[in-house]
Amino acid sequence: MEIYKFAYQIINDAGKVIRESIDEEIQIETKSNPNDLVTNIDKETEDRLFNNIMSAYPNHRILGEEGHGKDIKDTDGVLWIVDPIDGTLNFVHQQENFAISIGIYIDGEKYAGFVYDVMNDKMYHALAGKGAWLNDEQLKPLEDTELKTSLISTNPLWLTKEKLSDIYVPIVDDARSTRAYGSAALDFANVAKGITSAYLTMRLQPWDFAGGLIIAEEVGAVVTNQLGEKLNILEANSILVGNKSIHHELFNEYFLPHKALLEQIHNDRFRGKS
Ligand code: 2AM
Ligand code: CA
Ligand code: CA
Ligand code: CA
Repeated sequence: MEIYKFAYQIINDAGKVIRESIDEEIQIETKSNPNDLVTNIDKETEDRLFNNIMSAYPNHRILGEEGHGKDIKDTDGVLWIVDPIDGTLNFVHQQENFAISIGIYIDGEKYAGFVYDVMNDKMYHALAGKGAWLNDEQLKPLEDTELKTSLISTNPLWLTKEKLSDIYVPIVDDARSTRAYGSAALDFANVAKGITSAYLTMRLQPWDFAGGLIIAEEVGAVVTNQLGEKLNILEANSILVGNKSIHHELFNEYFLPHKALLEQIHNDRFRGKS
């Protein structure tokens, strides 16, 4: 409980610093491609969280998107998986709709998840086995829904890919409607809150899903990759998260028939390459 309260506090404080500097000029750099951006705020926030954690718990380990813990290869001890700003494009273009995401694992077991919607001051948090909350309000167990009467979320990019479109177009067609929020962590939080019924995407890194996974599972969401396998918190993977019933429907009726293609994509692009 001590670690949980500490995490809550430092994430809240880091969010406050971001809000206070939101009108200042930001420095933007590109990473793997012209649309893959990082700002000084991403880096400063990760450094701030890293320093806070290290001064309180020097024996904990931190894996962060912006450089900390790149050599981590196992889940021994207390591991913090940190995305300082999830939804950097939203941060840059909108100055809202981004989150700080942290998942804490102890010897590989889920301990606590945090997704902080910074500009709306909404902290989604969960303590494994004890429940999930939005600020101080407990989130309810998810109700089952079917695709045809559900809102789902995904990244529209997948509909433009030649082979993947065979999987994604029918899903978008059959859903009541599809949303694209641009923050994977908030996508998990939205499923946990029940305002979307499922979230599916082709490739996330551990820091994108480590926090949201714990929050979503705490309210009964099923979280797997698109081959129906459990996620490994140290590896990139595809994602299928939803209430129990829609997860079953999406997996069996939309993903399983494309198992060979999905196996090939996972083998070529994800496995052992995170
Ligand atoms: P980020 O903002 O922390 O980079 C956008 O569709 C969502 O996917 C965001 O949560 C984004 O996280 C995540 N994402 C994961 N890998 C990405 C990549 N290579 N390029 C852009 N967004 C990525
Ligand atoms: Ca990024
Ligand atoms: Ca991210
Ligand atoms: Ca990020």
